[in-house]
Amino acid sequence: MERTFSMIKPEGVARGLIGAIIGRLENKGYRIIALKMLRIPPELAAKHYAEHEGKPFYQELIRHITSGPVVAMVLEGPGVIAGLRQMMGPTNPRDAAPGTIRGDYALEVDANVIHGSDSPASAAREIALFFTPGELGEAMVG
Ligand code: D4T
Repeated sequence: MERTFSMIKPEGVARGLIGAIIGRLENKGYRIIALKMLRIPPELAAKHYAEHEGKPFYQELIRHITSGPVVAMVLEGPGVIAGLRQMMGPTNPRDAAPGTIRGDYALEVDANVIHGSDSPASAAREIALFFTPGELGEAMVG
């Protein structure tokens, strides 16, 4: 069974979209096996976005993702990595079709309300950055 990492970004939390976004993911059939709200420390933001270091939007990206609480989660389901990316829509919400999360809830690339891992390697890396094995649902008893 495949797993991916997803995050509702600070603007999504601030706008009260947690329920709407999580509802879509659950309605699709994906299982939430871990979930937490946190304010991302700068060191964790730098690790999460390491691939973007040096790009023109990097400083603003770090400032933004650390600007308020996010909701981080691990989703499980068949084909969930690509499936979530389809549900999110393209990185720039202006290119995102109605019916996608970014198409329905966002207008600008620097405030595109949701993150989702883009590959199995990214998913494994990002899950481990945000959650300990004990925090994943599989470790729960009963
Ligand atoms: P994330 O990583 O947030 O799921 O977004 P994507 O996987 O869809 O897109 P990305 O890694 O290319 O971009 C990471 C993050 O940076 C913001 N961004 C991106 C930005 O503010 N300005 C830009 O020009 C780009 C390309 C949006 C998402």
